[in-house]
Amino acid sequence: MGKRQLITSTAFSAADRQQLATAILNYVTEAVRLEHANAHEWHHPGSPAFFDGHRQFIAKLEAALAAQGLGRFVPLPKWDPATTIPTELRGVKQLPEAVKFGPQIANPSPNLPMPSVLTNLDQFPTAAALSANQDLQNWHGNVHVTVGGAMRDVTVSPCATIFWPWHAFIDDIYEDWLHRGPERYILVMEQHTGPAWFARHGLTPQQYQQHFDESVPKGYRPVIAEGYMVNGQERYILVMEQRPEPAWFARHGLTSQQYQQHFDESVPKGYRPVIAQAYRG
Ligand SMILES: [Cu+2]
Repeated sequence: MGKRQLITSTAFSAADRQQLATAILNYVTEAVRLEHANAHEWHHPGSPAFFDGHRQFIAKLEAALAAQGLGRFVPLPKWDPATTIPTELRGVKQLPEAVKFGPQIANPSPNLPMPSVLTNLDQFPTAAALSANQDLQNWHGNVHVTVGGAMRDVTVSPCATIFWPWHAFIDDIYEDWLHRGPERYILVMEQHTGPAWFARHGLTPQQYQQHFDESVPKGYRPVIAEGYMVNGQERYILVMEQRPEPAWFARHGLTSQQYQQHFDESVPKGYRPVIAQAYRG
């Protein structure tokens, strides 16, 4: 779902989180605090600015991180409030207004999972309708209040390190909403004879793999393969035809590094790419 990694995932070590926390605390100035405190339209249920305002606010932090060579924290990782706030991310920037809330948030384990209404984003025709949803707004408010400390007060909440990964989580829901709705396809067919073939679309990663497992032993190979995202879920198009020669291989879900590695290993053996595509949600 979304485009952001969880800050609690194995992609980030405790040292990574500490580095991000330090960068966030350095970034938060009185001007940053005031921008949020004065942005009243960001905090009205039913206002699309609840999403766009916070998105732009996060984007400025992301630009600052990238400028410091911390591009691995861009897009900013998200924190799921069903999980405990990692130790490294509990600090509060002690700007004068924030001192009375203390140097740490109050409760690292709010235990507030995303409301189930947000698993069906198709039902919200506009960003305003999504922003107006009571379950979303109650959840958002509860996370701020339950985490407590500076998080509970809109005038200082960005002083809390976790504010940023928390709003990154909300932003990822918005990202999924932007990419909601039915997918569309392109298709070109031509009339001629040839080897046996079959075509599938809307495959889950498991179904996609299963077609390989069943068909490759029968001499089939992919001639069209494409990944895409539907409501935050991976889907695949696959067309295979029965053509045992020449040798081939196929991989999916590769990182940029793994993709390059396959070239480095295979090109010296005489392989060339015939299908290549990038995709994400
Ligand atoms: Cu908030």
